[in-house]
Amino acid sequence: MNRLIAAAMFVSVGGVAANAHIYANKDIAIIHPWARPTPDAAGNAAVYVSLTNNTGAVDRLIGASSALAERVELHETVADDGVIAMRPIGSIALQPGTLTGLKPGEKHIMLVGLKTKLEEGKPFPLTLSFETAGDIPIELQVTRGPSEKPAAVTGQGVHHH
Ligand SMILES: [Cu+2]
Repeated sequence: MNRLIAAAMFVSVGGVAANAHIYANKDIAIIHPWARPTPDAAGNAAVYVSLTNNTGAVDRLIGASSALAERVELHETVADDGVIAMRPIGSIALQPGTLTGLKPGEKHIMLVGLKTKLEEGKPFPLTLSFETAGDIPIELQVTRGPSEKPAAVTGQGVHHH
């Protein structure tokens, strides 16, 4: 089903790691998709990424899938009476010519029911589905957050973003 060719290249994006990776077709650029390592195979993991819509019209991220997760959801993070929680959303709008960042504590992609653990340095396959741009296969970088010290990662479960 992936009739679009994803081109991976290594570039330098200001402020981001020098080896941030980008996948793109003519409509959408997917910049540095990453997730934190997980302690074991079962469980969930949040995926963060920046998306650029290079067309003149709104597009939407409408879903994602991976052979290595039971399902993949789109989530938003909400504060409800001081409690931080995540809930599924149907899509994430991408305004024309705009960079949309999915980051810790905000909207993100959620791998649910991992079939393998996420190991640091080991790419993880994921396909992102866009309303207009179609399906784009990518590989996540499994890495710790840019500002996180190794000791800060203890591999908490679902709700630790
Ligand atoms: Cu989530």
